[in-house]
Amino acid sequence: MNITPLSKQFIDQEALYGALNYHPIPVVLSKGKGAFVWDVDGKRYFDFLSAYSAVNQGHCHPKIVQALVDQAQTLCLTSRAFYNDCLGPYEELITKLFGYQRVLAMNSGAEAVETALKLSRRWGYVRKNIPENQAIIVGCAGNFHGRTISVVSLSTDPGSFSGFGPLTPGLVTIPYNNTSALERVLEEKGQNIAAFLIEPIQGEAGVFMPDEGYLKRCAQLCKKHNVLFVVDEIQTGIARTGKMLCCDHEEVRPDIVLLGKALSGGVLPVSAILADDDVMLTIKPGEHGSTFGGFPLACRVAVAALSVVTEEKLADRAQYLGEIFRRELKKIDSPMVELVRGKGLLNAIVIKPHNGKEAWDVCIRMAELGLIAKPTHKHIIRFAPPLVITEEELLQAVEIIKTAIETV
Ligand code: IF1
Repeated sequence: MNITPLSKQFIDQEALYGALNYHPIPVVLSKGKGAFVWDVDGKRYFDFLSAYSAVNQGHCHPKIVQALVDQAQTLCLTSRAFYNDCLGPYEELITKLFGYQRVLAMNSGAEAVETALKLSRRWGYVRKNIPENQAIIVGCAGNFHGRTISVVSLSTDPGSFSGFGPLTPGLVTIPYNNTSALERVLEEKGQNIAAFLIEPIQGEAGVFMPDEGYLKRCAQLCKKHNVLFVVDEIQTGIARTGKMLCCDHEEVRPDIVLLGKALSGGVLPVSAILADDDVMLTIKPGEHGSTFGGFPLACRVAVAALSVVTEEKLADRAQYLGEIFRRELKKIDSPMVELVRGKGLLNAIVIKPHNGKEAWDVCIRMAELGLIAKPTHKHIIRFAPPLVITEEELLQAVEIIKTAIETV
């Protein structure tokens, strides 16, 4: 791939002064609009990552940016030591939209997950009467919930947790998409299990979708054993999979829902924990919080970002365009395309290496042709364009993907 002197300058600068905790595709972006981004040399790309589904509403959505600018000129941060006139309206909107009694406002996705772990443990002690310090939280193998110590303590990927010990105790994993494994752990340890945490589709694992009915069955089993069913919709939520929440596909209502990423349209780190009184009110004043959580700027941006999703019917768009996208991808006749899967506009191709070329090489070739995406787990490419992409643009993008695979 041709790296221009201008982009090389930025790449070298990061290599010299930044922590080296990433291995990016060598494109240097400087502008975004809708489904497109531009690099420092003015070359345009289809964005098929959308910052891991944070930019569902498209880059620099005018309505969201307007809310950001207006509020930035008025009041940015108050801390929660005082009230502000943005938090309440946001709380009312988001709880009514998703049908929960309460919301707890945080910033990053990992913080939302951390908060859910704390809330679940607290609920376990005060409502379920689990003996002190004995609460267990169950997660799934292959999960990705973020990068903090406790969250990576639940990870089964050595790249995420090894060398970061001692890890947080009280966390166990069972195989994903396996209801008998859940049943077994609930039968054995149910008395001390506070929560079962799950991604409705495993994103990082490679857009790995459970069998139909799995989420529903999990919810039933949790209810039977008085265990909180906690669903991480940070990547799958906010219309990405063709419904407001991925759980909506199976009409499952979790006890705790976690949102992040597209909750701000990719403008600010904004995350949310949704739950009802019985769970949420187990945390009392002074027992949890954050300097920025629920800050005026974030609240105004989130209200705008959620309104855009509703007004532009982005869930329906994702559903409709996803069908077209998978149908077209499945037409690609290449030994490298082993499998196409996904829901709404969260999709992936499983790449079979061919003539020494693998998923990374396909991504480099796509970037050359004007479409950016990133491999996950060496042989899988995730495709998640902004949901505002038009049908015509989507079909152009499919042509690029097809050409890239054929000419890599
Ligand atoms: C990175 C992956 C995606 C998430 C779910 C919580 C979080 C994430 C389901 C934490 C974050 C990101 C983080 C990003 C890469 C990315 C990712 F490939 F690593 F797995 F999206 F698929 N729950 N996922 O997907 O949210 O704290 O980051 O706001 O570079 O680590 P966060």
